[in-house]
Amino acid sequence: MTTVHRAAPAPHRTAIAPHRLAALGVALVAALSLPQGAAAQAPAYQITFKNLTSDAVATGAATAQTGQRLSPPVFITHSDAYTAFTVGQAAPETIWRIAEGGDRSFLLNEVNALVGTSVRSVVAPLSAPLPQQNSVTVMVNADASHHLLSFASMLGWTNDGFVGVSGLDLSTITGTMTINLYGYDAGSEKNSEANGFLGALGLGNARDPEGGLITTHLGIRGDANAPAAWNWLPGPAASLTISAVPEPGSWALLLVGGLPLLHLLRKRAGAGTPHKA
Ligand SMILES: [Ca+2]
Repeated sequence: MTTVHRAAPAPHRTAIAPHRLAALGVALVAALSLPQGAAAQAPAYQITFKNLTSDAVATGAATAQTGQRLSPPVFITHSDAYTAFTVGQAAPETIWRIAEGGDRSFLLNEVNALVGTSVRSVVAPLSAPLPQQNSVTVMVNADASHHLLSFASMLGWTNDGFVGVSGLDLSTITGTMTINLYGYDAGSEKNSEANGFLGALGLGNARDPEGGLITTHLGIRGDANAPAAWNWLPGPAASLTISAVPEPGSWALLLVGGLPLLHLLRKRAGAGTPHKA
């Protein structure tokens, strides 16, 4: 009854010294990590963009009336031949159109025309603003020369506030990384927080040029028509959680790397068990 013998618990199978199990565990983790570390550039990345704003608990207001809605974003993977924006410089029209009115069409027109040269992926999810505490997940492609990520989305209830990254190097991400975004002021419109200039107040979205540079946003002051409950600082306004997606070949390598150790574990677990002829 060979099958009975194989199914029956063998007490001495558990007789592996704890320190040996720990050592094998470390070795196995090292082997499983190796393919990712060796693959400097993943072919794809999963990105979750989350709206972290709304402090409804502290203000007592409804969630929909606190924090910020975030305009439909644009994600771009590109080479170093493309720059979406530079902090400390004037915002290009592609960016201030987003920062002032959530209009991503200018940026989309620009980067879609560059696909195949300096741009690899353009992903533009959502057709309505991302509500407070909600998230959206996208997948972008990258390669050895197109390993930079740029992205932008308007802080919807500001004059010209936006969240974004410009030229983030994806090739340095081997597992999962979360980046907190505190917001930029595009420097293109004065922060009047007033009726007529904030579309969110329902009285128009006129321009009041500022002629400034992209800087860190100082948040909603709350001394005009925009309520202080729309402020998000001192916390981040949003986050990006980025995960490298290994290419299929990496999974094969991972299995090849892990199998000898699994075999060793089983062999040691079976040490002392009588062999059957
Ligand atoms: Ca401004």
